[in-house]
Amino acid sequence: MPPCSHVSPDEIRSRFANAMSAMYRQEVPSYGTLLDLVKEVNQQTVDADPVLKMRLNSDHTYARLDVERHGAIRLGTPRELETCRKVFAVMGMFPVGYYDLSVAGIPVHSTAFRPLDDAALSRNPFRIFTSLLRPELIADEGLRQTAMHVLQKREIFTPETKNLLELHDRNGGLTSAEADRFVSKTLETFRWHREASVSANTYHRLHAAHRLVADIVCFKGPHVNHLTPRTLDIDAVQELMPERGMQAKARVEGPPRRLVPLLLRQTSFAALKEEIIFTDGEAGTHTARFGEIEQRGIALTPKGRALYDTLLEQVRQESTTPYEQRLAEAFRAFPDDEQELRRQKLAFFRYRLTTPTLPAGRSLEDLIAEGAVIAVPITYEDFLPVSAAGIFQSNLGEHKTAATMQAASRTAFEKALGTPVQNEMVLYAAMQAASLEQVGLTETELCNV
Ligand code: OOG
Ligand code: NI
Repeated sequence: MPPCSHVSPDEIRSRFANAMSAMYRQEVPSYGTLLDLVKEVNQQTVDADPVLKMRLNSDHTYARLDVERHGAIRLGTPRELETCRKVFAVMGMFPVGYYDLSVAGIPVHSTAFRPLDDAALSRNPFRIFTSLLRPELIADEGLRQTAMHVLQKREIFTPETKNLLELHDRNGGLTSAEADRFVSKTLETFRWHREASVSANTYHRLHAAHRLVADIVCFKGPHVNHLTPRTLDIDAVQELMPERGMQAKARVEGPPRRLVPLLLRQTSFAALKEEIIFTDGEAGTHTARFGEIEQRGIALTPKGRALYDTLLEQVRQESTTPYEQRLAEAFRAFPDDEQELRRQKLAFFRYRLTTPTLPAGRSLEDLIAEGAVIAVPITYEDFLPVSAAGIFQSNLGEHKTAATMQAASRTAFEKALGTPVQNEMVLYAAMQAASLEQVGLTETELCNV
């Protein structure tokens, strides 16, 4: 089959993201309310700030904003994770980053499947935060065996998804009709089912060990547990959420509000209590699925990230000063000015030439001062482990397992996945370097600043 009849992975991802959003809107109506609110606030934000609007247009953010979402799923076994990796690869999504959540008492470790390059990200930056259960963190041996047994028996992908994966590998792609079928059949994996796959007794035992364990083990598949739109003003949305009937989480995770937004800020609304039926016919409820919003800011270099982590750690130390105040005070130590962030190499930038040719004999700083080169912040496309733990916990309660949390197990995760995860810092550094090269400069020029 000639490859020209195939649709691009970007196109398949866009169709999948749209389909998942439509499904979640039906399943969780308040997600629809949240989408409307975010759209309104985004519109007001750009209307009030023409400079922001110009910038969002120039780096294609504005166009992608309306469709930009991330979702989250929780898998039970290495086999499920490996198949997910293959399924997401068809959509141009690849595992980036390793997140160890066990430090926060959550028995999973995670990665994010996402598009990698600029073109794919501007087409549709859909990402899925994907967690894998660490059964070794279920303390009770008998219960662990039960969980493993239940998980081994289930098959989360439809036969059509598997056939189409094979077809994709054989032909090197999918036609438009095959892609549509792949999207609709793969969506089934992430659908909510009110029929649990265990008895009431098993559910309650697993739930007592950890609510997350029950959520992962007791259902036919890894239902999408939230889908998150991106806002340009998270504080405004957070404030308006109660008015629209959503119970917002008490605090926004991540850095404080800034002139130059850093990394990622997130908040969520409380999970729904949904009715379920156990295999023995008993009725019950399950609380897992919720809504979340995010505001994305500039990607930090390893140096900037180390400073962020240090400051956040300070803020997390208990004190009588209110959290918001501690956060704002601690982050005074972080420059809040694009020039400074760039000069101190705390953040990543994309460089662009505004003249047809590079004026000779000038330093990068001169070129920027003269306006011949502009430096635009690179957006952070990933997640933050401390924030993720906060999001997990806000929907699980503060419950921690009695099991002593073991050290991170990146090697085991990558073995399950079947490939190493990519290092996000390498990706941002490569974007910055490529932009410099296009301008006709090299990384050395940056270092000479
Ligand atoms: C994932 C929580 C993490 C985020 O945005 O940091 C996350 C989950 O609850 O499964 O989605
Ligand atoms: Ni999330």
